[in-house]
Amino acid sequence: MALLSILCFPDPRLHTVAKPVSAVDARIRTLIVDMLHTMYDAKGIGLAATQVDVHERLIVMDVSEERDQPLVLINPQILWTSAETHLNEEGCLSVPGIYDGVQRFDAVTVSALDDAGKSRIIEAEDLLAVCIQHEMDHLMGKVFVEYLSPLKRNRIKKKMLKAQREEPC
Ligand code: K1U
Ligand code: ZN
Repeated sequence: MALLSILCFPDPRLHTVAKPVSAVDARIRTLIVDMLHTMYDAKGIGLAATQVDVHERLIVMDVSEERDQPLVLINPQILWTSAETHLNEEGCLSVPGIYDGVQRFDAVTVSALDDAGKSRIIEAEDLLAVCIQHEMDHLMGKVFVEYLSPLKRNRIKKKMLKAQREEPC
């Protein structure tokens, strides 16, 4: 099991649009194990392959209290979104120490392959729905700070670059 390096904002590689996973093979299964290990180690509730510099449509999540319910989505597609949205406080392992509000759909239905390559439909609400939307944004090359005002985003960018000069990310 390997601990992977997580890219930090404003690394331009975070803006890469991920390609579909072509086969759920041994390479992808090893990547899933390593991403889950990295997510649990970093105390995150989700991680997109983009964040570990792999530009394929794969996300891992675990929003359970006990941290014992891993969820793997390969080639996820949003099928349905609720009419209702809410402002949710979000964080990001690629923007450590920054938390801010993002408007998200309250519920989403997503199709994806699981780690066995089987087709699944996931009906998500609350924190899982927010996390899925956050992670799917990563696969499109979007980081949550891009929803914030240019003023806030620039302040965060400067803060991150200063922190990375003192301690490389
Ligand atoms: O994608 C990531 O960087 C992981 C990110 C996922 C996420 C957190 C909060 C809302 C949406 C998506 C994190 O896990 S950040 C750290 C964290 O554990 C956390 C932060 C705020 C609320 C709950 C968890
Ligand atoms: Zn993130």
